Amino acid sequence: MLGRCYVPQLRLSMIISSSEFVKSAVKPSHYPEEVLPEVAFVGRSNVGKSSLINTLLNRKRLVKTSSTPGRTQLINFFNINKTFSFVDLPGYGYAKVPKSVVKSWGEMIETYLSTRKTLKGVVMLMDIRRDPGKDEQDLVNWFRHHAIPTIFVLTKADKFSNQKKKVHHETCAEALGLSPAEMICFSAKTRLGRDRLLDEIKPWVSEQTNEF
Ligand SMILES: Nc1nc2c(ncn2[C@@H]2O[C@H](COP(=O)(O)OP(=O)(O)O)[C@@H](O)[C@H]2O)c(=O)[nH]1
Ligand SMILES: [Mg+2]
Repeated sequence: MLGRCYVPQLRLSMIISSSEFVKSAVKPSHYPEEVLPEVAFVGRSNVGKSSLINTLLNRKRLVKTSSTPGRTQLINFFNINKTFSFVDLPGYGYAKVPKSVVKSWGEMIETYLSTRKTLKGVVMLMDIRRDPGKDEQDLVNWFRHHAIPTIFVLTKADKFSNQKKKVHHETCAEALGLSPAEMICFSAKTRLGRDRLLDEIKPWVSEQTNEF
């Protein structure tokens, strides 16, 4: 068509221009106001959650990583690009903590997930080396029951050769009744899966802005 300029539609990855810690909370009265769209990250302690969030944000230590599992007992809120939030939920399933603490962690996570109006979806992390168990199945069922959109990620994929990675990817998916295509293999070390994960998060956080 004459006089009309054709601009190809390029699919751009989400650009992270800023990221900052906002606050920690244990209960709803401590949460930040429900204003920005929010993405929560959940997984067993030591699964690589802090490392994954830092990798997404191109930060080395915004979220503290720990060699002592089970230390993070708070819900941590981060502001990204001044337009959405990432929420680091406390890791569950650390064997050495007392039952009462396990219970309070469970309640803390469940209260957040079931009450937060600005929650757009959850990224659920599982270690690729570990077969998903009852805790994981319960969480998946719970997300389905509450109709919470979920992205599934298999962490520490660099620990395996490609062949082994493929086998474990399929085993993990099957154990949860998912197809392998629904699970992203991720590595904080090699950054495998980073762009795909950001692409999948993007529609959750960009609907109120057209910046991305
Ligand atoms: N090889 C490898 N190690 C990782 C990866 N992600 C995390 N780790 C290690 O796993 C341990 C726990 O990581 P962290 O991010 O603190 O896990 P969190 O407890 O789930 O927040 C640390 O020693 C990390 O260095 C990864 O992608 N590859
Ligand atoms: Mg952590």
